[in-house]
Amino acid sequence: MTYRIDPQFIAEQNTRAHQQLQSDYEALAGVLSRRGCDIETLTRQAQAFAVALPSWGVGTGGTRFARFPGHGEPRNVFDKIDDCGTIHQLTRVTPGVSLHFPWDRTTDARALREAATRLGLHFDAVNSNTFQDAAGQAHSYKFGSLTALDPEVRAQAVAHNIDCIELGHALGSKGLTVWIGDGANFPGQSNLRGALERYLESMRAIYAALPSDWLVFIEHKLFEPAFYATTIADWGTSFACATELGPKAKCLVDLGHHAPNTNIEMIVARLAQFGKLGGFHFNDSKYGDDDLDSGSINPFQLFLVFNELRDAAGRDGQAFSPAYMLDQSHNVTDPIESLMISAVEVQRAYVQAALVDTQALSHHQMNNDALMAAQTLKQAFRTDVSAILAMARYRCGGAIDPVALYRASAYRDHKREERPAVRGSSSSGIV
Ligand code: LRH
Ligand code: MN
Repeated sequence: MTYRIDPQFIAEQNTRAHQQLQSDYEALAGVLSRRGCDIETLTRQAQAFAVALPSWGVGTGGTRFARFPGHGEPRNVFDKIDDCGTIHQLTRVTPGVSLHFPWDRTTDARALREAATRLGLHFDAVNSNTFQDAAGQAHSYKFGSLTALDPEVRAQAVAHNIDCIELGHALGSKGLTVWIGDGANFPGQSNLRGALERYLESMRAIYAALPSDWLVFIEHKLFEPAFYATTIADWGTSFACATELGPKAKCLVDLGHHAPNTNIEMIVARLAQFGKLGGFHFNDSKYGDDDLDSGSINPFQLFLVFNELRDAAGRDGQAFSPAYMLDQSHNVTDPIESLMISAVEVQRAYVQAALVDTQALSHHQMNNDALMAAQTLKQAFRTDVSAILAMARYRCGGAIDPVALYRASAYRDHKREERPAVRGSSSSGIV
Protein backbone atom coordinates (compact mmCIF):
# COMPACT_ATOMS: atom_id res chain seq x y z
CA MET A 1 0.00 0.00 0.00
CA THR A 2 1.38 3.44 -0.84
CA TYR A 3 0.68 6.38 1.43
CA ARG A 4 -2.15 8.67 0.29
CA ILE A 5 -3.21 11.88 2.04
CA ASP A 6 -6.45 11.12 3.93
CA PRO A 7 -9.42 13.16 2.60
CA GLN A 8 -10.44 13.56 6.29
CA PHE A 9 -7.11 15.35 6.92
CA ILE A 10 -7.86 17.70 4.01
CA ALA A 11 -11.32 18.45 5.43
CA GLU A 12 -9.82 19.20 8.87
CA GLN A 13 -7.17 21.52 7.45
CA ASN A 14 -9.75 23.30 5.28
CA THR A 15 -12.07 23.83 8.25
CA ARG A 16 -9.34 25.94 9.87
CA ALA A 17 -8.84 28.09 6.76
CA HIS A 18 -12.42 28.30 5.51
CA GLN A 19 -13.59 31.32 7.54
CA GLN A 20 -10.70 33.49 6.27
CA LEU A 21 -11.34 32.29 2.75
CA GLN A 22 -15.05 33.12 2.98
CA SER A 23 -14.36 36.71 4.07
CA ASP A 24 -11.66 37.20 1.38
CA TYR A 25 -14.10 35.77 -1.17
CA GLU A 26 -16.91 38.11 -0.17
CA ALA A 27 -14.57 41.10 -0.24
CA LEU A 28 -13.44 40.19 -3.77
CA ALA A 29 -17.07 39.60 -4.77
CA GLY A 30 -17.78 43.20 -3.82
CA VAL A 31 -14.86 44.57 -5.83
CA LEU A 32 -15.82 42.51 -8.89
CA SER A 33 -19.56 43.26 -8.75
CA ARG A 34 -18.73 46.99 -8.85
CA ARG A 35 -17.07 46.15 -12.19
CA GLY A 36 -20.10 44.21 -13.33
CA CYS A 37 -18.31 40.86 -12.89
CA ASP A 38 -20.02 37.90 -11.16
CA ILE A 39 -17.56 36.05 -8.90
CA GLU A 40 -19.61 32.82 -9.03
CA THR A 41 -19.27 32.65 -12.83
CA LEU A 42 -15.50 33.12 -12.53
CA THR A 43 -15.25 30.47 -9.83
CA ARG A 44 -17.12 27.96 -12.01
CA GLN A 45 -14.74 28.80 -14.87
CA ALA A 46 -11.77 28.23 -12.54
CA GLN A 47 -13.22 24.87 -11.45
CA ALA A 48 -13.56 23.79 -15.11
CA PHE A 49 -9.97 24.77 -15.99
CA ALA A 50 -7.30 22.08 -16.29
CA VAL A 51 -3.58 21.88 -17.09
CA ALA A 52 -1.74 18.57 -17.55
CA LEU A 53 1.29 17.51 -15.54
CA PRO A 54 4.59 16.37 -17.11
CA SER A 55 5.42 12.90 -15.74
CA TRP A 56 9.08 13.84 -16.04
CA GLY A 57 8.52 16.84 -13.78
CA VAL A 58 7.74 14.97 -10.52
CA GLY A 59 11.32 13.73 -10.17
CA THR A 60 14.01 16.24 -9.26
CA GLY A 61 15.50 17.77 -12.42
CA GLY A 62 19.03 18.92 -13.07
CA THR A 63 21.34 20.49 -15.56
CA ARG A 64 24.28 19.20 -17.56
CA PHE A 65 26.40 20.12 -14.59
CA ALA A 66 24.61 18.18 -11.87
CA ARG A 67 21.40 16.80 -10.43
CA PHE A 68 20.78 16.75 -6.68
CA PRO A 69 18.00 14.21 -6.12
CA GLY A 70 15.65 14.74 -3.15
CA HIS A 71 14.07 12.15 -0.85
CA GLY A 72 11.36 9.72 -1.94
CA GLU A 73 12.11 10.25 -5.62
CA PRO A 74 9.73 8.43 -7.97
CA ARG A 75 11.44 5.23 -9.18
CA ASN A 76 9.09 4.37 -12.04
CA VAL A 77 5.98 5.53 -13.86
CA PHE A 78 3.67 4.19 -11.12
CA ASP A 79 5.44 6.32 -8.49
CA LYS A 80 5.14 9.30 -10.86
CA ILE A 81 1.40 8.72 -11.24
CA ASP A 82 1.20 8.43 -7.46
CA ASP A 83 2.70 11.92 -7.07
CA CYS A 84 0.59 13.35 -9.90
CA GLY A 85 -2.46 11.98 -8.06
CA THR A 86 -1.45 13.92 -4.94
CA ILE A 87 -0.99 17.16 -6.93
CA HIS A 88 -4.49 16.77 -8.40
CA GLN A 89 -5.95 15.71 -5.02
CA LEU A 90 -4.87 19.05 -3.50
CA THR A 91 -5.19 21.47 -6.45
CA ARG A 92 -8.12 19.85 -8.38
CA VAL A 93 -6.74 21.49 -11.55
CA THR A 94 -4.39 18.79 -12.96
CA PRO A 95 -6.46 15.72 -13.99
CA GLY A 96 -4.24 15.02 -17.00
CA VAL A 97 -0.72 13.54 -17.13
CA SER A 98 1.58 13.78 -20.16
CA LEU A 99 3.89 10.76 -20.42
CA HIS A 100 7.30 10.53 -22.07
CA PHE A 101 8.60 7.40 -23.81
CA PRO A 102 10.78 5.47 -23.24
CA TRP A 103 11.18 7.09 -19.79
CA ASP A 104 7.61 5.96 -18.87
CA ARG A 105 7.54 2.75 -20.91
CA THR A 106 5.49 0.01 -19.24
CA THR A 107 4.65 -3.54 -20.26
CA ASP A 108 1.30 -3.32 -18.46
CA ALA A 109 -0.69 -0.44 -19.98
CA ARG A 110 -3.89 -1.75 -18.38
CA ALA A 111 -2.43 -1.62 -14.86
CA LEU A 112 -1.08 1.88 -15.50
CA ARG A 113 -4.42 3.08 -16.86
CA GLU A 114 -6.24 1.56 -13.85
CA ALA A 115 -3.77 3.15 -11.42
CA ALA A 116 -4.36 6.54 -13.05
CA THR A 117 -8.15 6.12 -13.04
CA ARG A 118 -8.09 5.24 -9.30
CA LEU A 119 -6.36 8.61 -8.73
CA GLY A 120 -8.85 10.53 -10.91
CA LEU A 121 -6.25 10.97 -13.64
CA HIS A 122 -6.21 10.44 -17.42
CA PHE A 123 -3.40 10.59 -19.97
CA ASP A 124 -2.94 13.72 -22.09
CA ALA A 125 -0.60 13.90 -25.12
CA VAL A 126 2.35 11.49 -25.04
CA ASN A 127 5.89 12.59 -25.93
CA SER A 128 8.35 10.71 -28.13
CA ASN A 129 12.10 10.87 -27.50
CA THR A 130 14.59 10.74 -30.34
CA PHE A 131 16.95 13.17 -28.63
CA GLN A 132 18.65 10.43 -26.57
CA ASP A 133 19.92 6.96 -27.46
CA ALA A 134 17.94 4.38 -25.51
CA ALA A 135 19.67 1.23 -24.23
CA GLY A 136 19.98 -1.42 -26.96
CA GLN A 137 19.08 1.01 -29.74
CA ALA A 138 20.46 -0.08 -33.15
CA HIS A 139 21.25 3.37 -34.53
CA SER A 140 22.43 6.52 -32.70
CA TYR A 141 20.69 9.87 -32.95
CA LYS A 142 24.03 11.70 -32.62
CA PHE A 143 23.58 13.22 -36.06
CA GLY A 144 19.81 13.60 -35.94
CA SER A 145 16.72 11.48 -35.87
CA LEU A 146 13.76 12.35 -38.15
CA THR A 147 16.17 14.44 -40.27
CA ALA A 148 19.15 12.07 -40.18
CA LEU A 149 20.91 11.46 -43.49
CA ASP A 150 20.92 7.69 -42.83
CA PRO A 151 17.49 6.31 -43.86
CA GLU A 152 17.81 3.53 -41.25
CA VAL A 153 18.14 6.13 -38.50
CA ARG A 154 15.07 7.97 -39.81
CA ALA A 155 13.13 4.69 -40.05
CA GLN A 156 14.09 3.88 -36.43
CA ALA A 157 12.90 7.32 -35.28
CA VAL A 158 9.63 7.00 -37.22
CA ALA A 159 9.07 3.51 -35.76
CA HIS A 160 9.62 4.88 -32.24
CA ASN A 161 7.00 7.60 -32.78
CA ILE A 162 4.50 5.05 -34.13
CA ASP A 163 5.27 2.89 -31.09
CA CYS A 164 4.45 5.92 -28.86
CA ILE A 165 1.13 6.33 -30.67
CA GLU A 166 0.22 2.67 -30.05
CA LEU A 167 1.18 2.80 -26.35
CA GLY A 168 -0.57 6.16 -25.95
CA HIS A 169 -3.66 4.78 -27.65
CA ALA A 170 -3.75 1.86 -25.18
CA LEU A 171 -3.60 4.41 -22.35
CA GLY A 172 -6.45 6.56 -23.73
CA SER A 173 -4.28 9.46 -24.91
CA LYS A 174 -5.36 11.47 -27.99
CA GLY A 175 -2.17 13.21 -29.00
CA LEU A 176 1.54 12.86 -29.75
CA THR A 177 4.03 15.66 -29.12
CA VAL A 178 7.09 15.52 -31.35
CA TRP A 179 10.05 17.61 -30.23
CA ILE A 180 13.39 16.79 -31.89
CA GLY A 181 16.78 18.28 -31.07
CA ASP A 182 17.96 17.77 -34.67
CA GLY A 183 20.16 20.53 -36.10
CA ALA A 184 23.76 21.60 -36.66
CA ASN A 185 26.56 23.13 -34.61
CA PHE A 186 28.55 24.52 -37.54
CA PRO A 187 27.67 26.56 -40.64
CA GLY A 188 27.97 24.09 -43.55
CA GLN A 189 27.56 21.02 -41.31
CA SER A 190 24.18 20.22 -42.90
CA ASN A 191 22.11 21.37 -45.90
CA LEU A 192 19.37 23.33 -44.16
CA ARG A 193 16.68 22.65 -46.79
CA GLY A 194 17.61 19.00 -47.12
CA ALA A 195 17.20 18.52 -43.37
CA LEU A 196 13.68 19.94 -43.41
CA GLU A 197 12.72 17.87 -46.47
CA ARG A 198 13.79 14.71 -44.61
CA TYR A 199 11.87 15.91 -41.53
CA LEU A 200 8.66 16.25 -43.56
CA GLU A 201 9.16 12.84 -45.19
CA SER A 202 9.49 11.27 -41.72
CA MET A 203 6.56 13.25 -40.26
CA ARG A 204 4.31 12.18 -43.16
CA ALA A 205 4.92 8.54 -42.13
CA ILE A 206 4.11 9.37 -38.49
CA TYR A 207 1.04 11.40 -39.53
CA ALA A 208 -0.24 8.45 -41.58
CA ALA A 209 -0.14 6.29 -38.43
CA LEU A 210 -2.32 8.66 -36.37
CA PRO A 211 -5.72 7.29 -35.31
CA SER A 212 -8.59 9.35 -36.80
CA ASP A 213 -9.27 11.25 -33.55
CA TRP A 214 -5.63 12.00 -32.73
CA LEU A 215 -3.51 15.12 -33.18
CA VAL A 216 0.25 15.46 -33.60
CA PHE A 217 1.85 18.50 -31.94
CA ILE A 218 5.01 19.96 -33.50
CA GLU A 219 7.11 21.62 -30.80
CA HIS A 220 9.60 24.26 -32.03
CA LYS A 221 12.71 25.36 -30.12
CA LEU A 222 15.27 28.04 -31.05
CA PHE A 223 18.40 26.14 -29.95
CA GLU A 224 19.88 23.39 -27.67
CA PRO A 225 21.07 20.81 -28.12
CA ALA A 226 21.97 22.24 -31.54
CA PHE A 227 23.79 25.54 -31.22
CA TYR A 228 24.02 26.86 -34.83
CA ALA A 229 20.83 25.72 -36.64
CA THR A 230 17.82 23.83 -35.24
CA THR A 231 15.59 22.17 -37.85
CA ILE A 232 12.30 23.19 -36.16
CA ALA A 233 13.58 26.45 -34.63
CA ASP A 234 10.55 28.72 -34.65
CA TRP A 235 6.79 28.99 -34.99
CA GLY A 236 7.04 29.83 -38.69
CA THR A 237 8.77 26.56 -39.54
CA SER A 238 6.42 24.65 -37.24
CA PHE A 239 3.39 26.34 -38.86
CA ALA A 240 4.61 25.61 -42.39
CA CYS A 241 5.16 21.95 -41.52
CA ALA A 242 1.81 21.57 -39.74
CA THR A 243 0.09 23.12 -42.75
CA GLU A 244 2.03 20.86 -45.12
CA LEU A 245 1.13 17.71 -43.11
CA GLY A 246 -2.60 18.26 -42.73
CA PRO A 247 -5.47 19.03 -40.32
CA LYS A 248 -4.31 16.62 -37.60
CA ALA A 249 -0.98 18.45 -37.28
CA LYS A 250 -0.86 21.44 -34.93
CA CYS A 251 1.82 23.66 -33.35
CA LEU A 252 2.81 23.42 -29.67
CA VAL A 253 4.26 26.50 -27.97
CA ASP A 254 6.78 25.83 -25.17
CA LEU A 255 7.22 29.24 -23.52
CA GLY A 256 10.93 28.61 -22.95
CA HIS A 257 11.78 27.87 -26.57
CA HIS A 258 12.16 31.44 -27.84
CA ALA A 259 14.85 34.10 -27.95
CA PRO A 260 14.72 36.47 -24.95
CA ASN A 261 12.06 39.23 -25.36
CA THR A 262 10.19 37.34 -28.07
CA ASN A 263 6.52 38.47 -28.17
CA ILE A 264 5.12 35.00 -27.42
CA GLU A 265 1.52 36.21 -26.97
CA MET A 266 1.60 37.46 -30.57
CA ILE A 267 2.79 34.02 -31.76
CA VAL A 268 -0.20 32.59 -29.89
CA ALA A 269 -2.55 35.06 -31.62
CA ARG A 270 -1.11 34.19 -35.04
CA LEU A 271 -1.30 30.40 -34.59
CA ALA A 272 -4.86 30.69 -33.24
CA GLN A 273 -5.90 32.91 -36.18
CA PHE A 274 -4.78 30.27 -38.67
CA GLY A 275 -6.27 27.35 -36.70
CA LYS A 276 -2.91 25.75 -35.92
CA LEU A 277 -2.56 26.40 -32.18
CA GLY A 278 -2.46 22.87 -30.77
CA GLY A 279 -1.17 23.39 -27.25
CA PHE A 280 1.32 24.64 -24.73
CA HIS A 281 4.19 23.63 -22.53
CA PHE A 282 3.96 26.19 -19.77
CA ASN A 283 7.04 27.18 -17.76
CA ASP A 284 9.07 30.35 -17.28
CA SER A 285 12.58 31.49 -18.14
CA LYS A 286 15.01 34.38 -17.75
CA TYR A 287 17.63 33.49 -20.31
CA GLY A 288 17.27 30.18 -22.24
CA ASP A 289 15.13 27.06 -21.96
CA ASP A 290 15.34 27.34 -18.18
CA ASP A 291 12.16 25.30 -17.51
CA LEU A 292 11.46 27.34 -14.37
CA ASP A 293 8.12 27.38 -12.53
CA SER A 294 5.28 28.96 -14.54
CA GLY A 295 4.63 32.56 -13.55
CA SER A 296 7.77 32.68 -11.39
CA ILE A 297 9.75 35.14 -13.57
CA ASN A 298 7.31 36.87 -15.92
CA PRO A 299 3.69 36.41 -14.76
CA PHE A 300 2.55 39.34 -16.93
CA GLN A 301 3.64 37.43 -20.07
CA LEU A 302 1.64 34.40 -18.91
CA PHE A 303 -1.37 36.69 -18.42
CA LEU A 304 -0.91 38.21 -21.91
CA VAL A 305 -0.81 34.71 -23.42
CA PHE A 306 -4.13 33.91 -21.76
CA ASN A 307 -5.51 37.27 -22.85
CA GLU A 308 -4.88 36.16 -26.46
CA LEU A 309 -6.41 32.73 -25.67
CA ARG A 310 -9.49 34.51 -24.29
CA ASP A 311 -9.73 36.56 -27.50
CA ALA A 312 -9.37 33.44 -29.66
CA ALA A 313 -11.94 31.48 -27.65
CA GLY A 314 -14.34 34.42 -28.04
CA ARG A 315 -13.90 34.25 -31.81
CA ASP A 316 -13.65 30.50 -32.41
CA GLY A 317 -15.85 29.12 -29.62
CA GLN A 318 -15.80 25.36 -28.87
CA ALA A 319 -13.58 24.63 -31.88
CA PHE A 320 -10.79 26.31 -29.96
CA SER A 321 -9.44 23.90 -27.31
CA PRO A 322 -5.66 23.90 -27.15
CA ALA A 323 -3.93 21.36 -24.88
CA TYR A 324 -2.54 22.94 -21.73
CA MET A 325 0.48 21.16 -20.22
CA LEU A 326 3.29 22.09 -17.87
CA ASP A 327 6.89 21.30 -18.87
CA GLN A 328 9.27 22.22 -16.10
CA SER A 329 12.43 21.01 -14.36
CA HIS A 330 12.60 21.34 -10.60
CA ASN A 331 16.24 21.46 -9.53
CA VAL A 332 16.05 23.12 -6.09
CA THR A 333 12.42 22.71 -4.91
CA ASP A 334 10.19 19.76 -4.06
CA PRO A 335 8.75 19.00 -7.52
CA ILE A 336 5.29 18.37 -6.08
CA GLU A 337 5.20 21.81 -4.45
CA SER A 338 6.49 23.52 -7.61
CA LEU A 339 3.96 21.75 -9.83
CA MET A 340 1.08 22.63 -7.48
CA ILE A 341 2.06 26.29 -7.39
CA SER A 342 2.70 26.36 -11.16
CA ALA A 343 -0.64 24.76 -12.06
CA VAL A 344 -2.40 27.35 -9.88
CA GLU A 345 -0.39 30.18 -11.51
CA VAL A 346 -1.56 29.05 -14.95
CA GLN A 347 -5.15 28.84 -13.62
CA ARG A 348 -4.66 32.35 -12.17
CA ALA A 349 -3.66 33.79 -15.56
CA TYR A 350 -6.72 32.14 -17.11
CA VAL A 351 -9.08 33.73 -14.53
CA GLN A 352 -7.38 37.14 -14.72
CA ALA A 353 -7.79 37.07 -18.52
CA ALA A 354 -11.50 36.33 -18.04
CA LEU A 355 -11.66 39.54 -15.96
CA VAL A 356 -10.62 41.75 -18.88
CA ASP A 357 -13.33 44.34 -19.61
CA THR A 358 -13.45 43.50 -23.31
CA GLN A 359 -16.00 46.21 -24.14
CA ALA A 360 -13.85 48.94 -22.59
CA LEU A 361 -10.74 47.45 -24.23
CA SER A 362 -12.16 47.47 -27.76
CA HIS A 363 -13.59 50.98 -27.14
CA HIS A 364 -10.16 52.32 -26.23
CA GLN A 365 -8.56 50.41 -29.11
CA MET A 366 -11.11 51.80 -31.59
CA ASN A 367 -10.27 55.32 -30.31
CA ASN A 368 -6.50 54.71 -30.41
CA ASP A 369 -6.44 55.46 -26.68
CA ALA A 370 -3.30 53.41 -26.07
CA LEU A 371 -2.98 54.40 -22.42
CA MET A 372 -6.51 53.44 -21.39
CA ALA A 373 -6.35 50.24 -23.47
CA ALA A 374 -3.15 49.23 -21.64
CA GLN A 375 -4.68 50.21 -18.27
CA THR A 376 -7.77 48.10 -19.01
CA LEU A 377 -5.56 45.02 -19.39
CA LYS A 378 -3.47 45.96 -16.34
CA GLN A 379 -6.60 46.26 -14.17
CA ALA A 380 -7.38 42.59 -14.82
CA PHE A 381 -3.76 41.54 -14.24
CA ARG A 382 -3.51 43.53 -11.01
CA THR A 383 -6.65 41.86 -9.60
CA ASP A 384 -5.73 39.33 -6.89
CA VAL A 385 -7.99 36.38 -7.72
CA SER A 386 -6.44 34.08 -5.08
CA ALA A 387 -9.77 33.75 -3.23
CA ILE A 388 -11.48 32.51 -6.42
CA LEU A 389 -8.76 29.91 -6.98
CA ALA A 390 -8.89 28.74 -3.36
CA MET A 391 -12.71 28.58 -3.38
CA ALA A 392 -12.57 26.55 -6.61
CA ARG A 393 -10.21 24.08 -4.93
CA TYR A 394 -12.33 24.00 -1.76
CA ARG A 395 -15.58 23.34 -3.68
CA CYS A 396 -13.89 20.54 -5.63
CA GLY A 397 -12.68 18.82 -2.46
CA GLY A 398 -9.11 20.08 -2.75
CA ALA A 399 -6.95 22.02 -0.31
CA ILE A 400 -7.55 25.70 0.39
CA ASP A 401 -3.73 25.95 0.89
CA PRO A 402 -2.15 23.02 -1.03
CA VAL A 403 1.50 23.57 -0.05
CA ALA A 404 0.74 24.07 3.66
CA LEU A 405 -1.41 20.94 3.69
CA TYR A 406 1.13 18.93 1.71
CA ARG A 407 3.86 19.85 4.21
CA ALA A 408 1.59 19.16 7.18
CA SER A 409 0.84 15.69 5.74
CA ALA A 410 4.56 14.78 5.70
CA TYR A 411 3.86 13.13 2.35
CA ARG A 412 7.52 13.35 1.28
CA ASP A 413 8.70 11.65 4.48
CA HIS A 414 6.22 8.84 3.89
CA LYS A 415 7.60 8.45 0.35
CA ARG A 416 11.17 8.44 1.69
CA GLU A 417 10.16 5.32 3.68
CA GLU A 418 8.34 3.73 0.75
CA ARG A 419 10.94 4.54 -1.92
CA PRO A 420 14.44 3.68 -0.73
CA ALA A 421 16.86 5.82 -2.74
CA VAL A 422 18.34 3.96 -5.72
CA ARG A 423 21.96 5.26 -6.11
CA GLY A 424 22.65 6.79 -9.52
CA SER A 425 19.06 6.19 -10.65
CA SER A 426 17.90 8.85 -13.08
CA SER A 427 15.02 6.92 -14.57
CA SER A 428 12.81 9.95 -14.19
CA GLY A 429 14.12 11.41 -17.39
CA ILE A 430 15.74 14.85 -17.45
CA VAL A 431 19.56 14.25 -16.94
C1 LRH B 1 12.59 20.12 -25.00
C2 LRH B 1 11.34 19.87 -24.20
C3 LRH B 1 10.39 18.88 -24.82
C4 LRH B 1 10.48 17.65 -23.99
C5 LRH B 1 11.64 17.85 -23.15
C6 LRH B 1 11.53 17.17 -21.83
O1 LRH B 1 13.34 21.15 -24.42
O2 LRH B 1 10.71 21.06 -23.91
O3 LRH B 1 9.07 19.27 -24.69
O4 LRH B 1 10.43 16.49 -24.67
O5 LRH B 1 11.72 19.25 -22.98
MN1 MN C 1 8.56 21.27 -23.93
